[in-house]
Order: sequence, then structure tokens, then C-alpha cells
Amino acid sequence: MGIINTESAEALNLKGLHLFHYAMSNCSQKVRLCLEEKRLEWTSHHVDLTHNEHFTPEYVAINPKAQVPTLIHDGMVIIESSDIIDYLDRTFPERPLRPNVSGDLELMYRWLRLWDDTQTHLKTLSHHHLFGRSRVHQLRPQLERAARIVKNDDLIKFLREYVSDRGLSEERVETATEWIGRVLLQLDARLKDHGWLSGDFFSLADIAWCIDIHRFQLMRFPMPHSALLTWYGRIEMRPSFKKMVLDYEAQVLSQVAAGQRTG
Ligand SMILES: N[C@@H](CCC(=O)N[C@@H](CS)C(=O)NCC(=O)O)C(=O)O
Repeated sequence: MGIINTESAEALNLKGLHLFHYAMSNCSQKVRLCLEEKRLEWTSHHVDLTHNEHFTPEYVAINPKAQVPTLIHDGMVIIESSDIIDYLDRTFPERPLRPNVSGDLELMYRWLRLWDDTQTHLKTLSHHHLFGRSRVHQLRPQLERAARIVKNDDLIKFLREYVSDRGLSEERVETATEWIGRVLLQLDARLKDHGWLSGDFFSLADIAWCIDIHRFQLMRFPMPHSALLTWYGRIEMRPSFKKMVLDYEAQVLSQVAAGQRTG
């Protein structure tokens, strides 16, 4: 479980649920969707990745990995989006988002672990196909200063490669493309004869993966998977999806389109 022992007075003093998140971040979208499905009240702290707000000493004191999202519940800091949604569903059992049969529950956790392992590849393809070079200008002057305080070698390595003149390597992009292709087949195979990813109702597994499918659509990743698209179409109609995913990201996307910024 991604609990962080923080000495940040700001974090320790927060009461209730506080989410540090970014509108366009898929990991943040996943947590916002979960909060809304469970009808939980929360306080928003928007961390603008395009302005490197995740690299400020104040934020790094709360989340040393300098990533969003971070949940703070009555002073307790939890990072890692899969751990956060699991925590929310365990702590607030009303409107459960987990199957009650043990085999189905195991399957839900397997889908969440696969989601975690896919994140690095989704990040690669998001930067390659969607964000392009739009973060480079803001990141370059601040990256080495951030590298001195952030405890996240993978993130720093990724961003160094991204801001380099050469950009992300072809090998990285190819590996990500192949990975995602295989994962989409796995998801589609499950959904060919099941309505949901685990058990027989909407669960944390569906929350996590619908967010990534949305991202693949945005980047126009080929998805000729009919069962997967039918399942996604049903989730996209949920009011929670519109409120916590589409409405939040609309503003960022319009700025990307205008060539101003991205995240
Ligand atoms: N395993 C983490 C991954 C978190 C992550 O990758 N967050 C991204 C946004 S989705 C981030 O903060 N990136 C910082 C950056 O790109 O500079 C989780 O699931 O929460």
C-alpha cells in the first residue's frame, strides 16, 4: 500500500479527503472517477504538470516521487492510483466497487496490477502521439534542479530522454506499442463473454481500464476490438465519466490544440 510517512505540516493538518491531481493525468482521472462513483466529498488541489508544480519542494515533501495523484485522508498520505482507489473502496464500503466472490476479487487485482505495469507504456505513447514536444520548453530548464530533490529515477530518466534533442527512442515507442497491442487483446478476450472485467458489476478494474481506453482513443491508437469498445461505450455514458474525465480534460485539450501547453 502506497502510504507515505510525511513530515509536511501542510499534509498532516488536512482533514477529510484531499486529492492532489492534474486534470489530464490518467492516474488522476482514475481516482476522480472512483471518488464520484462512491459519491465521496473531496477537496481538490490541482497540480499543474505543465508548469512543473509537481517539482516544487512543497509537493515533493508530500509525494517524493513527484507524481500525481496523491490522496491525503485525515493527514495520512497515500500515493499510487491503484492503491488509492483500493483504499477508498475499503475505507468507504458503501457503493462497493469490488466483487464479493474471491476468484473474481483476485481477477480484479490482477487487472489492477496489469494496469500498473502498463502505465510506463501509456506514458510513452501519450507523449509520442498526443503531447508531442509541447512539454519540452517548460521542462528543460527545470529538470536537473528537480532531479536533485525527486526520488524517482524512472521519471527523471524518462523526462531526460523526452527533453533531449532526439526525443523518446524508437525502441521505447515500439516496445510500448507492442505491449498495448497485447493488452488490448487480453481485455477484449475477457469482454467477449463477460459484461465487466471482474465479477458481474462495475468494479475498480473497470474504472482503471476505461480511463486508459479513453486515452488510447484520444491518441487514435488502432482499436478494432468490438467487445472492448462496446464495454467502453457503456462506461462513457455514466454521468461520473463525463464529470470527472471529459469535463476536466476538455480545457487542457483545447489548450493543446491551440499549441499552448499539455500534461
Ligand atoms: N504508478 C503511479 C504513476 C503516477 C504517474 O505516472 N503520474 C503521472 C501523471 S499520470 C505524473 O505525475 N507524471 C509526471 C510527469 O510526467 O512529469 C500511479 O498509478 O499513481
